[in-house]
Amino acid sequence: MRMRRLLVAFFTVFVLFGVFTVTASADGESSTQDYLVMFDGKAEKGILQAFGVDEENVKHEFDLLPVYQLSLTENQAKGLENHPQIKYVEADAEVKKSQTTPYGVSQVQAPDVHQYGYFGQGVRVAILDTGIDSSHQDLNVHGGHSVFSNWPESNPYYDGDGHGTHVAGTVAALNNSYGVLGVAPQARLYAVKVLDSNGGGSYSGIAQGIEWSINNGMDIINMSLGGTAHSSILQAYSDYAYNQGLLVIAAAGNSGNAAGTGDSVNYPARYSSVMAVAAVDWNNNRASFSSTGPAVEISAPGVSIQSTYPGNQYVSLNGTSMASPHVAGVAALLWHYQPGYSNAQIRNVLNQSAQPLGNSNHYGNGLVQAFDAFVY
Ligand SMILES: [Ca+2]
Repeated sequence: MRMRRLLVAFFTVFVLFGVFTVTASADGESSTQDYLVMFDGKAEKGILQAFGVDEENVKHEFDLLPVYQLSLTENQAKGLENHPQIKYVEADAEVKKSQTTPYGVSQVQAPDVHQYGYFGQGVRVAILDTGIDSSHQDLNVHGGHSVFSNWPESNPYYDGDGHGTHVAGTVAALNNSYGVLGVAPQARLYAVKVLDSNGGGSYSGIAQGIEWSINNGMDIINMSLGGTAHSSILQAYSDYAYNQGLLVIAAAGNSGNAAGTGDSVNYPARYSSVMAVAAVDWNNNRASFSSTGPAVEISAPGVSIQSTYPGNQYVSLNGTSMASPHVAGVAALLWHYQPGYSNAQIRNVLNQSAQPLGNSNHYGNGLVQAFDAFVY
């Protein structure tokens, strides 16, 4: 499965950046230091032994690439460096953990308003999804509700799928010294679990989640979910939330084709009370999977989006599910800046200040833009 492979790939990168430290110790007449040594082709321990590198000097043997972490003297390192079967010899260095700004967060101009002190403070965003892993170190979850009664699905902070945790991170991953940065890192996240660990749910569950959001004072509802069938009740609940002053945002759907033809926006995104969000890549080109049609309202990045994942992990995912929370985050930033605005005013400014991208059936009004919305 693609997701599993992504998980493994990211975990590998995390290990590379996370655990190495420089150690220098006096070892008789010559001091040693940790080096990372990569073979050109298959690893051959015999070459290491020829330079006097014993088993006790091997600190770590990597799996995926022919790389060793070795404790070497300077002379050993120089010798290995000149060997034709050795590709790289690098002194290991302590890596300070640092925070990544995912490209999508920059593409929607979030850092351009963060610098003025606007981080979406106090704006309440309900994530109607598979739950949010509230134990993730890069997320601060303020509350939640599950529409399920069976344990552990009844726990809104249990995300057995990972989808909701990823969506939440795009909205509000914390601004700290590690992991990723969200679009509105001080927005208040609420885990409203309407999808189970298989990513499955029902329209009645979504309606319950919308009802909970209205009753509990949410400002924004993000629904990175949808179905192909119309439901009068789901429409009535979406309309009701909008009429109660909530901004309702949903993924347009992943039912598009490469040609960009057809009318394939899913429900509830398709309802006029809901902002339907299409997905673009880092070049603002439409993602081939992104649903199309007249209901598309606005666009945001949804290809290779890096965000939080259960178990203190970070993964990269594709989908209009990843685009929708960019819009929710920008809405939170704008609402913090303009607290007197109604939901209809926020929606209007987001649409009017979006960067036009062309065909409205593909992009709606275009790419959501935080800074341009502030100065609109
Ligand atoms: Ca962070």
